Amino acid sequence: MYEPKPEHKFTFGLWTVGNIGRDPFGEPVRRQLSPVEIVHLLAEVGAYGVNLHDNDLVPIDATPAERDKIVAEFKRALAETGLVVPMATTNLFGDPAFKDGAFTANDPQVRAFALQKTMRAIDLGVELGAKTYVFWGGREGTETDAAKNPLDAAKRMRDALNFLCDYVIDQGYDLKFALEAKPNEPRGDIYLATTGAMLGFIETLDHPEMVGVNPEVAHEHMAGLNFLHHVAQAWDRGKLFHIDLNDQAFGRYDQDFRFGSVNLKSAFFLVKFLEDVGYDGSRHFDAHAYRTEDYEGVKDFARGCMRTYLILKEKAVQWNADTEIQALLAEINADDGSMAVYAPPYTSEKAAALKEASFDRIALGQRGLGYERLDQLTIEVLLGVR
Ligand code: GLT
Ligand code: MN
Ligand code: MN
Repeated sequence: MYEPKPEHKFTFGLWTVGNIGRDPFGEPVRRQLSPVEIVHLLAEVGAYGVNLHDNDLVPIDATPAERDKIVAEFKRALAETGLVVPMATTNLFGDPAFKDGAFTANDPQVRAFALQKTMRAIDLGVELGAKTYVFWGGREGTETDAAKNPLDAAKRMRDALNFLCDYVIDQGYDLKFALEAKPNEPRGDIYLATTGAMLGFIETLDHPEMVGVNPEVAHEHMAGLNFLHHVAQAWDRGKLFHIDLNDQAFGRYDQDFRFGSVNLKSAFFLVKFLEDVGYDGSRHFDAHAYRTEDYEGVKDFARGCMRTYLILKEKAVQWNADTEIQALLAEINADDGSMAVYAPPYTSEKAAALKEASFDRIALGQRGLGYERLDQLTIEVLLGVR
C-alpha cells in the first residue's frame, strides 16, 4: 500500500545513500559504494531517480577518457534499472581551492575556475537527462566579515548566475536553475541564508524566469524558521523548482535525518501542501542514514523516507475528507459577504467608505476560534485514532 512508484518521483542523491558516515569527529563507518552500486541499491528500494554532483560520479582529477568510461558505465546502470537523473549539481565546496567560496571567492582565478567547473558539470548533467540544476553555495560565505564585503559577494554571485544562464541559453539546453539556501555550515555564515533571501535575489538576475529555488527542510529548521511558509512563498511565486526533504531538530547542526523522523506535524503539513497544490517535481530526499547503520540500515533509511511520505500523503487525504475538520474550517473561514464592499483591490471610494465604517472591536477580540480543537483533531489523525 505504501509502495513507492515512479509517479511519486522519489529521488535520492548519490551522496545521500552513498554517505559513508564520516563526521568531524570520526572516520567512515561504511564502505564507499560505486555510483553503479548506488543506482542498483536505489532501484532495489523503489526510487524513481538519482541526482548527483559532478564529482559524485567523475573524480575531480579524472582524465577525459576515464570520465567517458565512468559515464558510460553509469548510463548502462540507469538503462538496466530504469532510474532517471532529474537533477544535477556541482561540487563547489569539497576541494581546498574553494575554501573561500566559489562564485564569491575573493580570488578571481577561483571564481573563473568555479564557472569552468560548473559549465562542465552542466554539460554532464544535461548529457544524463537532468532538467533541473541545483546551486547550493555551501562555501559562499564568511567566518569574518573583515574578509569580504557582502555587497561584493552579492555582485559576484549575480554575475556568476547571469553568466551561467547565458551559457545554458547559448547551448540551447532545456535546463532551469534551483538555488538552495542554508544559514551556516560549512561556513560560519552563508550568504543568502534563507529561501526568502534567495527569492529576493532571483528577481535581480538577468533571466529570473530560468531560476527558482530548492528549499531544504533542515536548512530552514536550522535557523528556527517555519519551512512550510518558505515553500508556500516559493510556490506562490512559481519558484518551487525542486525540494530537498529530510528532517532536523531545530537549532542543531546539519543533521540530514530521515524524512519525518523529527517533526512529524511539520512533515505532515508539508506533504499536505505539496499534494494539495499539485507540486509535480521530484521529491528529493537529501538525507542520510544514521552513522550507526550498515547498508541494510541505509536501505531501511531510504525506504523509511518514501514510506513516511506516502503515509503522510494518505493522512492528508483523510484530513481533507474529515467532516469534523472540514466543519471547523468552514466556521473559521465563514464570510457573510458584508465586507466585500471594502475588499481589495483599492479604490478611493472603498478607502473613504472603510475609514467611516464601524467595527465591534470588543466582540472581535472575544470570539474563540476553535484552533485547539482543530489541532487536536490533526494530532489524532496523525496518531491513527480517527
Ligand atoms: C550537501 C548539502 C545539501 C545540498 C547538496 C547539493 S550537497 O550535502 O548538505 O543540502 O543539497 O549540493
Ligand atoms: Mn542539509
Ligand atoms: Mn540539500
